[in-house]
Parts: sequence; structure tokens; C-alpha cells
Amino acid sequence: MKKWIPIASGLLAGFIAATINFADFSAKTNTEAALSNKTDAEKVYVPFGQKDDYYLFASGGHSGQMFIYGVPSMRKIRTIPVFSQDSATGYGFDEHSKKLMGGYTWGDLHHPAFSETKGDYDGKWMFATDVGNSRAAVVDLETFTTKDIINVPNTAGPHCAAFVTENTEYMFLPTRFAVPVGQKYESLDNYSQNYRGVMSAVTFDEKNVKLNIAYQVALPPWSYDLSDAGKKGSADWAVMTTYNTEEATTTMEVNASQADRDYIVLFNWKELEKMVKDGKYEDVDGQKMIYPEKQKGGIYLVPVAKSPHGVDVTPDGKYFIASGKLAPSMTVFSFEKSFKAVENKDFAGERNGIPIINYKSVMEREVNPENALGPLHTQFDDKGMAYTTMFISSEIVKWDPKTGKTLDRVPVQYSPGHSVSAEGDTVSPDGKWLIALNKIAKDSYLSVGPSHPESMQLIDISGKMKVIQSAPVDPEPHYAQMIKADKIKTINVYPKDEKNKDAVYKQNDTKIVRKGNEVHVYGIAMRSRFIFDAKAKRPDVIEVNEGDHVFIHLTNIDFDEDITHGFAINSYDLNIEVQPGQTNTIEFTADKAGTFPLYCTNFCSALHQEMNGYFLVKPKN
Ligand code: K7E
Ligand code: CUA
Repeated sequence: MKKWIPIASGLLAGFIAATINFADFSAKTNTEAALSNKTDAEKVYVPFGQKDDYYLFASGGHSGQMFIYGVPSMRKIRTIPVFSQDSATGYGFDEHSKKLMGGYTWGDLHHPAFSETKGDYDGKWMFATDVGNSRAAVVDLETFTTKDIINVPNTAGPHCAAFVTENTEYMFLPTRFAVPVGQKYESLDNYSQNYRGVMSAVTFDEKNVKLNIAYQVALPPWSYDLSDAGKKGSADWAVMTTYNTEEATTTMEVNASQADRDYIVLFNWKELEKMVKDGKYEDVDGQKMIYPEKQKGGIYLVPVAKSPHGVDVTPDGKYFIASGKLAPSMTVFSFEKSFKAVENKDFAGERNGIPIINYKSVMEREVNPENALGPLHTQFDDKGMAYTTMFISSEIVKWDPKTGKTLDRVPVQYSPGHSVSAEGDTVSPDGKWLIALNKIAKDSYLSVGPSHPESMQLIDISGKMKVIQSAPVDPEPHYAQMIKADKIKTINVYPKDEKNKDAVYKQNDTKIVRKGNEVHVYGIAMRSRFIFDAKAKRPDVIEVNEGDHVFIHLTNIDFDEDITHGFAINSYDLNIEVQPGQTNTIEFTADKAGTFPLYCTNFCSALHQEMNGYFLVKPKN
């Protein structure tokens, strides 16, 4: 344990200066790439007419979006707006998505997580959280659209999520930043007494497509980092890393790295569920809050090398592996030994009323691959072998969790944060591909000025690890998940919804209804015209009075795959889209008098350019 201390403090400087430390191995990797033989090229070549084997869902970081790539071609297929406005799809402009966004304009999306059934991705839903504005979202994989977003109170940046339990019972959202409960004003002098690091247990109601907060846990005022849910024998448990157990309130870079040890929080969510059922919680602004110092059992601390970043559960559910970040070690812990320690009360005191499990009793092994620095996150293959990203030494290290032996390593350009393997978070990873999600793309692509894109490097892990493809990606792929393509079942068009009062499917049913100063347009978009009122002299014109409150309900009646129409009003800063069969509503006040052309933004036919009309706003006087 002691040997970590000197290495770790030296590493702090290395960590900060990491980006300038390894310019010398670019030449070598570039040459290697140039020499890449036909076999490698063939491996990533997906001929026209054929499709990729995997979908990659990459976090879009502070773009607030999610990026969809095909693997192995590494071609980008789609952007799904989740937490940020997106004019390409009208997301955040139409009524439904505007409401979902809750008044925010951006988000910081870190860790996408597929819904799971029996520990396997089921291809139905994708979850994600927003560090920027403390929200959680669910994306429907039939349409690749965001369906629900909730605010997570008492939490400031649920960075460590989303990781779902084996049957999507919960996703746990620990907080990155501790704040007072209710986020009320409180002097930082009272940090240790009055701040908390609240974790939320979020459930997903699949029938109503609603996210809900089942309960919260008022953990100590520490920073919580990556978490993971147990699997198989450990399915009722989850783990998360902590840092700043020093409870520093300023100059975190130095002050949060003082102690030799931080902790892994190990908790049994079935126990927490029982506490809630038994009324063992306090009502805090409508949330069921468990205070672990009062409600004992269910939550434990496991000491770990200082400031860990990632913790990952092995596919067999037997071990959890913490990565040092500031210590050059991966530490393998045994779930079974942890359960025994809990049962035998094998504790070394407690902190904030939470028992600390004896490190020696549960630690399986400390693994220190030679000269490998800055371990962050671990993924797995079909044989249970681990692949850990080394942020500082810019490489992926393959090793055996059962022996600690280093098996292989491959340099990447540069500074990988996470990596992702095919079906990597399931109980049965595929062992096919690993993608390094690199923070620095220096030397990789044509220059676009001082700031570069991030890079995703595709690594063939079927034999000796080899980087065989690289794709630029917008900021910022913190994490990604890779799913077998045939697990995703998309729909071709939105089915008719006769119950939707806003939908109009027949031209003769289009109408413009006025109620006082409220105007409701029930319109149709079709190749290649808008029809707002079929009986009017000019069916494609909307005329209102200045100050009118306008609702435009638009249905795309082209029940034909890929015939999407857009709807924009020139100079009104409005733009929505209607996908085939979809009905969408846009609501606004006509506060500018004048003549404004309206048009279809999405190229939909040879006469797309003719798909326009006028929005006329009569001045008040
Ligand atoms: Cu970038 Cu997972 Cu948000 Cu580690 S996190 S690198
Ligand atoms: Cu409809 Cu272009």
C-alpha cells in the first residue's frame, strides 16, 4: 500500500502535463498505420449495400447529444439530440422536446447505458445523464429519439451514471459534486456538516415511458465517480468510486488528493429497497431520503488507492476492479469476500456512520503493469480478460483479472479515457472489437486549427491487439456502448394515431381554428406542399394577427421511409421536423408583424424547393 504514495504524488504533475509527454511515439504509429496490410483494411471495409455488425452509441459530452456510429466501418450514422437543442431535427423547438428540455439549452452527457434483460443489452432503451444540469434521460431505440427527461433534485452532476441493474430495475445516479440537500445556500465553512453527496435510485416505467426517482440516499459530502452494477451472484449490489473524501472545499486539484485512500461505496439495493418499503426514510421535499448514519445496513465502504476513477464489474459478477488514476494500479476486489466481510462484520471502523470493510479481507490483488500509468476504465472480452485504458502512458493494457498477469498492450493516440468493447458491459461480451475513446487526437487528422476533434480508435482484439481504424468524433466521447446490430428493431414510419387530437391524416380535415387570440393550425406536410386549410383560397398560407398565440400542429402523411419534412418560418427562429407519419406541434407568439416565408427545411423531393408558403402577421394598428 505504501508504495503508492510517492509514485502517486509524482504522478499528479504527470497527469496534468500528460498531453505533452508522448509526442515521440506518433511517428511510429503513423508508419504502422501506413503499412497496415490488406487484411486490416478488409476487416473494416463494409462494402456499399452491406451494413455494420454493431451500433456504437457514443456519449456526446458537453454537446449534450449522443453519436451513433457503425462498427467496424466507424462511419457516423446519426446524432441523437438528448440534452441540447438541435436545429437539424427541430429538437428543443417543438412542444414535446421543448418540455422535455425543461428550459435548459445544453447538457453534458457522459455515460450511455442500454436497458438490460438478464444482464444482456435488450436493444430497447438507452439511458444517459446530464452532468451540466443534473438530469436523466431515456432514448427510444425504435425511433432513436429522446422520450423522457427528469430533473434529479439534491444532486449536482450525476456524472457517475448511468449504469443499470441486471433487469433494468434501477439506474443509480450518484452525484459528482456535494451540495446541501435542497441545494439551499450554505456557507462552505459548514461543508462537512451540511453538504451531502446524494445518490438517486431511478426507475423506468416502460409502459408509460416515464423515468421516476424511487428514493435517494444522503451519502457523505464526497465526490462520487464511476459506478457499476453487479451481475449474476452480485446482481443485488452496486459499486461506485469516491474521491475528495478529504472533504476539501477549495483547490481540489491538490486538496482532494491528500489522503492515501479513498473508498469504493458498496451497496445492496435490495436492502435499500426494503428500507423504503419499511418507511425507514425521511421525506425531503417529496423525496424519500435514506440517511445511512441512521439506517444501518446495506451500505459499506471499501478502502481503495487514492482518487480512483473507474470501477468495473467483471462479466461473471465475481469481482470489481478499481482503477487508480493517481496510483498506477488496478485493484481487484472479490464480491464473495465482501459479502463474507459484511456477514462477519469484518470492519475497520466507520466513516460518517458507514462501516469500512477490512481492505485485506476483500482485496484479491493489486495489479501494476510495468510503466503503465493513469489507469482509468476497464472493459472485458468473451474470455473474461480485462482491457484497461492508461490515460498517461496512452495505451490499452490487456490483463487477466484472475492472475494479474499482463497479456498484451497497444499504444493509442492519445490519452484514452474510456474504452468500449462489443457488448462489453453485459454478462457475455463478444470479444470482438475494442474502441479506445481518446481525449487527444493530435497528429491523427487534417488540422482544423488549435483545437482538434477527439478520436476513436478501433482495435482488433481477436488476436494480438492492433489498432486498425480511427475516426474523428465531436466532443466528447466519455463513454460509449456497443451493441449487436440485430438487437435493435427500429420502426420504418410512425403508425397512424387516430386518438391524437393534433393529428390530421386527410387533406380535407386540415383547418385553422381561432379562439380569441389563440390560433390552432391543424396542417399536413406531404410531397411537396404544406396544407394548413384545404378549403382556403391559399391552403399553404397562415395568417394571424400580431400578438396572437399560435399553435401549429403538423402531420407528415408521407408514410414512406425516410421522407422527412421540416418546417421553418423565415426570421422567426423556429424550426421543427416531422418524420414519416409523425405529428409535431410548435407553439409561439406572433410578436413580429410582417410577411414571413415558411418552408420545408428537409430536402424531400424534386420539388422540395417549391414546398413553401407564407406566414402573414397583420400589424396591431
Ligand atoms: Cu470522461 Cu467516464 Cu465522464 Cu472517465 S469519464 S475518462
Ligand atoms: Cu418537404 Cu422538403
